[in-house]
Amino acid sequence: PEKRGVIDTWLDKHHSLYTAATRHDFVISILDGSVDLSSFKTWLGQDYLFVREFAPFVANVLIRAGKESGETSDMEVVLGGLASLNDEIEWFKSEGSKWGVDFSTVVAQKANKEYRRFLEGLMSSEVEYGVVMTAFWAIEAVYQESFAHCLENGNKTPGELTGACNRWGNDGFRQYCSSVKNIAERCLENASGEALVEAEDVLVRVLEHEVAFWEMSRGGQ
Ligand code: HMH
Repeated sequence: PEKRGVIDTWLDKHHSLYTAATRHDFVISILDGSVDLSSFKTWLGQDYLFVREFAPFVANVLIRAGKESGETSDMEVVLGGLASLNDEIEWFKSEGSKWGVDFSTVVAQKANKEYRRFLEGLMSSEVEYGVVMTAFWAIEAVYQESFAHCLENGNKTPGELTGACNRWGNDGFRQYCSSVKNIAERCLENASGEALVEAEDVLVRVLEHEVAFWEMSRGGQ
């Protein structure tokens, strides 16, 4: 069994928020097949815009992994994530045409803008590497947990949505998230008390942003 670190302690402490982020009604509706396709299209358009902002954030993490980590493998893990974002953007484009969502007309909603502003704040050099890594892990892990759940036994996920679930729910993505978590845990083992407070706060805020992000799908815009 994996060693329990400080992140697991925080996840226990903020268990209900973590569950809200990883078992949102929208995700459950994909799992049980009751998903409203206009909600899916809203999520698709908003997430496409999000990923376009997330890529520069990951690039910033990559630069920091190269300069600040002291472990050569950190950079390779993050580079793998950046490479999969390249595929992801292509995937979004093909899903957009499949569902008739024209991304050029999609406008970022409030929750999306707020999440993107939060990412910008994390790109400041004043935020410690371990804090950034904690946020990065949480962002990826929420999608991994959520979509892996949709692939579990007994799911009624509509066939045309399994592509989305596989994208984040696959085993490779799970292992990648686990590597990012190990990096964050390693950094936090040596972090100051102040950095630990900040990392926990950042984790909570990611979870809150993720819940608000899923909530946008209700609008069915
Ligand atoms: C809102 N969170 C959101 N979108 C994504 N594509 C990811 C996380 C990726 O993990």
